[in-house]
Amino acid sequence: MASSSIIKTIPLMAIPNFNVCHKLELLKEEGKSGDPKHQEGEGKEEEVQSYEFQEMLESLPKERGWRTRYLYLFQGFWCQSKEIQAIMSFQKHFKSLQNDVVLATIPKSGTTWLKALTFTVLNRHRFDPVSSTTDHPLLTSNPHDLVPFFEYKLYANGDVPDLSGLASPRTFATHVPFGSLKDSIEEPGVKVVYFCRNPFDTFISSWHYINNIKSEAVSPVSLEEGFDLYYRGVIGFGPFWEHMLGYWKESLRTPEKVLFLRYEDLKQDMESNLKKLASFLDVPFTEEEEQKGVVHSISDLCSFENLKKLEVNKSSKSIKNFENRHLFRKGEVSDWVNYLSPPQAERLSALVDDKLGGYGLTFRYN
Ligand code: PAP
Repeated sequence: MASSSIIKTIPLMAIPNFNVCHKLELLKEEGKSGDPKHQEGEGKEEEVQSYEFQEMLESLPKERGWRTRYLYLFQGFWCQSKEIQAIMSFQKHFKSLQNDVVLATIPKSGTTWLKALTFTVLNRHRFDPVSSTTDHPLLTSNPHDLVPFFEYKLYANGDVPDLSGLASPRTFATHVPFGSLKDSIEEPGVKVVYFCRNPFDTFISSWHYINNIKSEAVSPVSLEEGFDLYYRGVIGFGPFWEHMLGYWKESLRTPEKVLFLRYEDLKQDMESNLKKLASFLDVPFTEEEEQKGVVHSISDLCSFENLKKLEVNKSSKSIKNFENRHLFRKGEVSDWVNYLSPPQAERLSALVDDKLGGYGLTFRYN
C-alpha cells in the first residue's frame, strides 16, 4: 500500500486536468470577422465556426441526426459537425508516445465500463483496489473524467491540449473508426483496446441514451425511425459494421497492437478477460495479486451496480451537457428483446450475418 504522502501527490497525475494550448485555426476567433455563420440546429451546443469549415461541412453528404439536426459523412463515417471539428484538430496535432493506450468503441458499447477497468488495472499500484475502499478515484470521479476522449474532451471545439504532464502510460479514448485513427497511433508500442457489444443491445442503448440527452430543438427519434437509420448505418461513428470490422481486422493482423474484447464475454467471464486485458497492457497480475483477490476487487469496483450507485454518477456531468446518470441504464445482455419486433430482429440478424459473418466476427445476443 502506498504511503500517505504518495497518495497526496499521485491524484494530480492520475486524474488529468488539461490546459489548452491554442485552438485549431479552423475555429474563428470571436469578433474577428463581421458575420460568422452559426451551425444549424445544435441547440445549446451551437458554436461559431469559420467559413472554411462551414464550406467543407456543406460539401459533405448529410442525413437526419439523432441528437443534432444533421449527421455528416466525414472520412467514411457519420458524425456531428462538432465532432468533425474535434477530430480534425486531433488528427492534426496529436503525437502518440510509446506506451500510450487508446480505448476505442462505437458509442454505447460499454466505453464507461472499459475506462473504469483499464484505469483501475493500470493504476492498481497507486490506488489499491482491494484496500482503498474510500479513496479510490473511481469512487469520486466518473470514468470519463479519468480517461478522456480525444473528441469530446481533449480536442473538443478544435482545442489543442497540453498533454506534456501526463503520467505514462497515457490513457485516452475515442469513438473514431480505425481508418481515421491509425495515422495518429503509428508510434511502436501504442496499444489499442477495442470493446465491442452486440449490435442489437448497442442500438437499444443508443436509442434510449440519445432520446434522454438530445436537445429540445431536435424532435425525438422513434424506435422505428432509429432502427431504419441504424440499419442503414446512419448513427454516430457508423455504419456499426464498418466500425467493428476495422478494429476486428486490425486485431487479427496486429494482435500485439489491438486487443478486441466483447461486452458479453466480460459479463460472462470477467476474470479471464481482465487477465487478458492486464497482460495485453504489459501489467499482468502476479500470483500474489490473484491470491490477494485483486482481480475480483477490480471487477467489483467497476461493476455496473457499484458505479451506478455512486453520488458522482447520479448527479454530476463529466462531459458538457451529458448527465452521468444516463450512462448507467440497465447494463444487461439481451435487453433488445424487450424492444425489437420479431421482423426487426430478423432483419438486423440478417444484416449482421451479411456484413460481418464472412469475417468470423460473431456475437452472442440471446
Ligand atoms: P458512451 O459511448 O456514451 O460512453 P457506453 O459506456 O459505451 O456509453 O455505454 C453505456 C452502456 O453501458 C449502457 O448500456 P444500457 O443502455 O444497455 O444499460 C450502460 O448501462 C452500460 N454500462 C455502463 N457501465 C457499465 C458497467 N460497469 N458494466 C456493464 N455495463 C455498463
